[in-house]
Amino acid sequence: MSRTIVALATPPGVSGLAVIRMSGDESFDIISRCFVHKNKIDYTKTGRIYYGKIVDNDSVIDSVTISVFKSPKSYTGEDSIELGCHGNSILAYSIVDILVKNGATYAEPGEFTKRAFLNGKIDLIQAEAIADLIHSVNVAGITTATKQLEGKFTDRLKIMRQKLLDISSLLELELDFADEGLDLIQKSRIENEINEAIDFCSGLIAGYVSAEAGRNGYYVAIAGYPNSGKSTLFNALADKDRAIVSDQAGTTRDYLEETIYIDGIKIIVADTAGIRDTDDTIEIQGIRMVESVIKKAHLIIVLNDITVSSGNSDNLYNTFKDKYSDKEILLVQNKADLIKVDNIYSISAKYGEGIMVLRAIIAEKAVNSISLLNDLMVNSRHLQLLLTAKEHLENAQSAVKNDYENELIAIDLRKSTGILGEITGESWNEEVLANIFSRFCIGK
Ligand SMILES: Nc1nc2c(ncn2[C@@H]2O[C@H](COP(=O)(O)OP(=O)(O)OP(=O)(O)O)[C@@H](O)[C@H]2O)c(=O)[nH]1
Ligand SMILES: [Mg+2]
Repeated sequence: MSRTIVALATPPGVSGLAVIRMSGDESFDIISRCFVHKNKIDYTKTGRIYYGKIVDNDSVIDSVTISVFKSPKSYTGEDSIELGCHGNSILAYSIVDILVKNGATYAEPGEFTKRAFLNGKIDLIQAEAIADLIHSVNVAGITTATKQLEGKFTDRLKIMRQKLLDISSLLELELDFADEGLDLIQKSRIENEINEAIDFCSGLIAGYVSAEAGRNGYYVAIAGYPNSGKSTLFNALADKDRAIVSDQAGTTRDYLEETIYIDGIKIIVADTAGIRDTDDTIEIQGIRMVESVIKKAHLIIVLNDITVSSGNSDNLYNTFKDKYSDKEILLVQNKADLIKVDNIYSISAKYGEGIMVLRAIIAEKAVNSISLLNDLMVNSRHLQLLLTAKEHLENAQSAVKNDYENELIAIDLRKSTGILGEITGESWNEEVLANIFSRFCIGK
């Protein structure tokens, strides 16, 4: 018998209602010890709602509703109760405590969803979708997480995996009839299926960056030489005087971040220290930090002071291009109020000229980046598995090309299907589960 767990499922604070969730074999016994209802409650029927009072030592604590979910027809698959009380967190927590006093224990983060997984209500991909659905910062992330939760990706993966299993079975069967020289499967079919599976993995791998942007926001770093106007541009984009602006080179030391929303997309803009050779130890630290900010960025804006020369930052731009080939890099000319240039990427950060256009360009790049999302919010766990699966598939692909033994091809195919199975949780271990569910909030 598992312990019966309880937690507040809504955020603490003032709200219209708060929802408390309880799940486990003793849920119905525990609630009947402290919930008073005018009639008898039918705990054999799932999805019924009852209005009554929570009492503790004969004193009434709150008027509440309880929803009864009889196993297996519940979120966790266990007997469960969802209790709606007034939205004062002191009150809600005191009801949680009363339920604990009557036999429940406090739930750990993600424990309800973990039980849903262990009871076969959802697979690992769907459990992760629930976390992403709650935490996504834009509509694309939410839409993708919803598809993932509905099992769209799981279905797609199953079909692809089954095809690979089929061809490896046929390859192995052929081995058994090797003496008869029986051809059970055409080489072209094997090649096609493997290519398709590789494309499947590549598409998802490419979606990782999109998913991260969907999860945390699209990150834009402003970089450049000192005095090019980075802090001025940062303030213009954030629409407030956040960073210090001065005509002294080396003004910005730490980096600053501001969150802005363009067309409903969460974008994080970072201002960084100007890059130059300097003896100032604090400034050197700031310049080192630029690197860490750039690494996080999806888009790097290299801001050039056109009054120095339009090609002044070309070196820096090219260095970034070489070093960060996976990132978007945009060279923008600043101080165009002083020298006129015919370039759409020229602005006057100080006087706000071209800022609207720049915002639109940033938004477009953010939308493009997020649009790679399909039906899976790829996370680092998936990414590692996909990269390994793809490696095995590529080995199998070259084994076919080189007319290697069936056995060799099948070994790599089996390895890839095993790894792809780990994505949905067909095989798992406690460490993987602990990692996934520790990132959930309590009550989910
Ligand atoms: N005329 C003009 N001056 C600008 C423009 N943008 C910035 N400036 C001026 O250029 C100087 C440097 O601006 P900052 O924004 O502090 O430059 P920064 O790149 O952040 O400099 P560091 O933090 O030292 O690397 C200030 O005197 C700004 O007022 C612009 O578009 N036009
Ligand atoms: Mg600055």
